[in-house]
Amino acid sequence: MTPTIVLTPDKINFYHREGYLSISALTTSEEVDRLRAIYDDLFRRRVGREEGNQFDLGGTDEDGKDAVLPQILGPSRYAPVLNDTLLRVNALAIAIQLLGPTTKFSGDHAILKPANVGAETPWHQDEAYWGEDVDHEAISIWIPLQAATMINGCMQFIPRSHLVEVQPHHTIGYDPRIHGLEMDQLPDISKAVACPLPAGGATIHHARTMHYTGPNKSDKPRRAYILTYSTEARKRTTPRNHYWNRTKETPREQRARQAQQAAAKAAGGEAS
Ligand SMILES: O=C(O)CCC(=O)C(=O)O
Repeated sequence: MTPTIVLTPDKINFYHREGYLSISALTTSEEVDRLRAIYDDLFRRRVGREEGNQFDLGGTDEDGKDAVLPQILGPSRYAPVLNDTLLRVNALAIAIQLLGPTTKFSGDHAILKPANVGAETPWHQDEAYWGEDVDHEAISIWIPLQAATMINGCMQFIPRSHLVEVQPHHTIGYDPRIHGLEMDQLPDISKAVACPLPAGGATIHHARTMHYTGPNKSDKPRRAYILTYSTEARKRTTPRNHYWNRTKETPREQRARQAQQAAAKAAGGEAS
């Protein structure tokens, strides 16, 4: 498949200056319909739950409790067909235009805001979740699989906030059971720019751009599929201190540890 999108120089300059960008169509409406059905099926089957890859990003994630912000890390592991789409071809072409020819796909995730109850995703910078001892240029391409609005939780950005370092964060509500992070100090939200989009449009943001989505106040689910791209990581001479990630004790991590132990035991059994 060949890409069907080329960013204009104006768009590229806008991204580098403001730290985000909005485009109205990343793929065809037929492909969006196909992706939406796959997406809903992955959440319905709760894929990845046991190995810690499906969890509640905004809540305490107990078994049997409805998630307020269900997230799947690496949905393409569970539906490889997601790797073979025009969406992915166009997203890589855009990432290379913005970050350069060595840019690679670094992962995908999905964040669902259930109808009426989907919680806000608080103000944060993506890099706050990541490694402390590496530097890399990274972007997220955020694709709603239905229209995204202020009512159901479209993306909002603080322009030019990618130019500052990662700010102190903490787990949502300072609860160590919650995976999601929020900034200790709210940015100046009078400067926030909301980016409503049609289904299959996209926003693109730098890994340090401060961003937020509101709660879903509509009676339909809000589905976002997110692709990340990165240049090669370079070791930092002075590591940062993302102490907020070390305060976490989440059910997701517990499930991941248990699944790894079970896999190691099974592999040991096979070897003997
Ligand atoms: O979809 C959302 O609610 C938040 C998305 C987000 O924070 C991101 O893509 O980095």
